[in-house]
Amino acid sequence: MTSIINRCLVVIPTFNEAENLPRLIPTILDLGPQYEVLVVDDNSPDGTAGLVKAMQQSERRVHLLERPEKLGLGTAYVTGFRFALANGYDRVFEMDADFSHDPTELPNLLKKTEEFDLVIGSRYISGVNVVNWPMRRLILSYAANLYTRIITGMPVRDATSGFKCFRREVLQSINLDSIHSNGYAFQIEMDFLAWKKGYRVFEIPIVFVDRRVGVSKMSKNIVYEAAWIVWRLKIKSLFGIK
Ligand SMILES: Nc1nc2c(ncn2[C@@H]2O[C@H](COP(=O)(O)OP(=O)(O)O)[C@@H](O)[C@H]2O)c(=O)[nH]1
Ligand SMILES: [Mg+2]
Repeated sequence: MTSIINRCLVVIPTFNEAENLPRLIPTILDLGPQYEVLVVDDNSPDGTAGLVKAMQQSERRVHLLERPEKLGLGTAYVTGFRFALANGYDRVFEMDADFSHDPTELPNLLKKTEEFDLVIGSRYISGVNVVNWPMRRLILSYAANLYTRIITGMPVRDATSGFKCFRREVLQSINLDSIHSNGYAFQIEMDFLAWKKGYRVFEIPIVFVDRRVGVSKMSKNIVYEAAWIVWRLKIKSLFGIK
């Protein structure tokens, strides 16, 4: 039996990830010829974009979009999604550059998109699978997910996860112009919109390991934004606002 190979784009937003990309990108490309990578870099001072350009010399499956300044993770993804839609990819992944998301899990996410429209790599399905996070951060993340689930009613255990795979149709159906959230709020918003549209959402367990190199861009504002988006989504959906 011949199986149809889907063209997959792994979108990786970056800000100062020069220490991680040279190991991450080859690992993804080695997963198979259907995998391509799009780095959306926000003018990283550490020369991340230059490294990607060097890789592009010998690899046609590496793509780069450069933005002039640090504009946030959500808009970086929206830019990447538009690229994916314009260039005919069937599956679109979100993934961090810092190895918190294990690239060898990508095929597992992909496989599940045969049955589901959005597959999320979840830290909170079978217990708590987070390695090396300070307890404070873990509690915050877990509580944020509980709060999101209670208020929105969305049956997703890890709505702030940034490791996921969309079928193209999901991204096509979402009005990307309406998305302005940036941090964890962005992840919640994308999951919520897909779920509300009736798409089949599924979570697979993953282990999330805190970054070993580079620095986190997590901030207080990102947490406030996420706390607020949950109410905004809930209220908008109650009034049927798209
Ligand atoms: N393009 C872009 N990427 C970003 C921005 N903020 C974070 N990232 C990237 O998003 C991913 C997750 O960010 P990270 O700092 O590891 O967040 P944490 O895992 O929540 O601590 C990494 O690949 C970052 O380089 C941004 O403003 N613009
Ligand atoms: Mg990280």
